[in-house]
Amino acid sequence: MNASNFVEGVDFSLYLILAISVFFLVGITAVMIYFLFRYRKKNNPVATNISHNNTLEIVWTVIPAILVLIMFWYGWTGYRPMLKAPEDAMEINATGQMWKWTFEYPNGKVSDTLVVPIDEAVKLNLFSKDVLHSLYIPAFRIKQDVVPGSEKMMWFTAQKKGTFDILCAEYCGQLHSYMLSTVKVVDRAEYDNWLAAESSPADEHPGLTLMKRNACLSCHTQDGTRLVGPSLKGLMGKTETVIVDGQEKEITIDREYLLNSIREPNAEIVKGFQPNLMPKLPLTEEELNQIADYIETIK
Ligand code: HEC
Ligand SMILES: [Cu+2]
Repeated sequence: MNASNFVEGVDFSLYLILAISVFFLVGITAVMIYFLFRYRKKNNPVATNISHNNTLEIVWTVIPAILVLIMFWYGWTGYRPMLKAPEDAMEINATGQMWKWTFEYPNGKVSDTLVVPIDEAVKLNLFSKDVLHSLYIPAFRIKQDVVPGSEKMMWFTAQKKGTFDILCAEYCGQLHSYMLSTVKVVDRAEYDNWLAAESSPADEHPGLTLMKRNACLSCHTQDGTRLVGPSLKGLMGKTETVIVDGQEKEITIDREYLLNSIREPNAEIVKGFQPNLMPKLPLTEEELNQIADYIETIK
């Protein structure tokens, strides 16, 4: 069984185009080598002037034109079904942001990895919180750009149980190649159980849950290590140099600074770090405060 309903159509056109290309590669090379010997100077000392040959020209125009149309036809018939999801497809929101995928299910459950039931049509509504990304599931033969401010979708029916890779296929900055996830295909009962279970441990700080969901931890560590952004360890009360409108300024980190650096990431830039990298995320005041509460606990 193929991993998804699209494997057959996509693979067929790939192999068809590959076969035609190999045929011509070998054929043209063989004819070239043959001509090299057949018409070498010894055999043909005086150059012949050939103006044209109607029959040959028609043959080498019409045959390739037909071949190209055949390739187009199979490419199109493999691609067309991807454009429209079945009416009864189950919908999941997939959001890309630097550098993480997040999946949100109809019941509100949120996860980092995609879990779907086997043999059911699944439609992914695609969103980006910052720049261009591209959701790519090679095993399912589907890939779609995720464009901020634009409505995009992709759909599939998984036909084989197992875990398959999800990649980002659009260069989206420094940690683009780490923007990985997986899709796990399970049977309906297992899917229902998974969906009903809590997405995060009950004793997890709500601020930490929010930070995981908003991919804060792909740029910030909690243990002092520097990533794309400064570590969040021991921030409260720390003195730090920030750059405001090109001027360096010494500050002591307090609650207000924490909240502002999440609300307006580019207002004050920590010295030694790049501006315009941290996204301005749509968080409510309550969520902001939960995050700040949590950051205060990272000692
Ligand atoms: C794409 C990478 C990226 C993401 C995602 C990101 N940040 Fe940042 N963050 C940065 C960078 C780079 C800086 C330093 C430059 C600046 O001050 O804007 C920074 C600065 C900060 C600071 C100030 C730290 C200091 O030492 O003064 C805080 C607090 C912060 N981020 C919190 C968050 C939170 C909370 C989230 C999630 C809601 C988040 N960041 C998501 C890259 C990121
Ligand atoms: Cu990406």
